Amino acid sequence: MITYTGHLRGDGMRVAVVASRFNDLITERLAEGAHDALVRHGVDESSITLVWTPGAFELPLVARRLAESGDHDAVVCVGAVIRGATDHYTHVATQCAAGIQRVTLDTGVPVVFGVLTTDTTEAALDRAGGKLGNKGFEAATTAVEMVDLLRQLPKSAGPV
Ligand code: INI
Repeated sequence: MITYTGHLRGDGMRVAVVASRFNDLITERLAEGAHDALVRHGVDESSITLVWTPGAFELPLVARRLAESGDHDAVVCVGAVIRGATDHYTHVATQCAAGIQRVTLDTGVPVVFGVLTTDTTEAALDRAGGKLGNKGFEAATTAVEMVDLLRQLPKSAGPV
């Protein structure tokens, strides 16, 4: 049996973090968590790029631009979509998740979903450096593992 597993070795990796400003009390903490994880896993400070978007809905487009640039081995998206009085939340959260998945599959670059979707601000704060950890840190850790994993796997032969 041949087994592959990604390791948390980020030396030599170039990673972009895309953060949405909407609910910035939370997203600033997620972005900090992502940065912290990248540095802890060996990514050089000068190889980290941080880009801010207005909201989570805009994350996929910016992630695509960064993924297609060839300048980044992975893109980490962080945001906070918090349920309000209307169903706006559902549209933003659903399209953000679907868009990020599409970008990663279309480009082959790991684009990680570090977007909180919660009912309350409190639940988001719990996951942005509070009692339930930091989703930004987790997302950046996933990015490092995925880059390392993809580097080990045989290259795709592509369409015939
Ligand atoms: N954007 C968020 O990142 N989080 C939210 O909770 C949110 N809500 O609830 O409205 C939100 N809306 C803005 C959206 O992401 C776009 O920026 C906007 O619709 C313009 O395209």
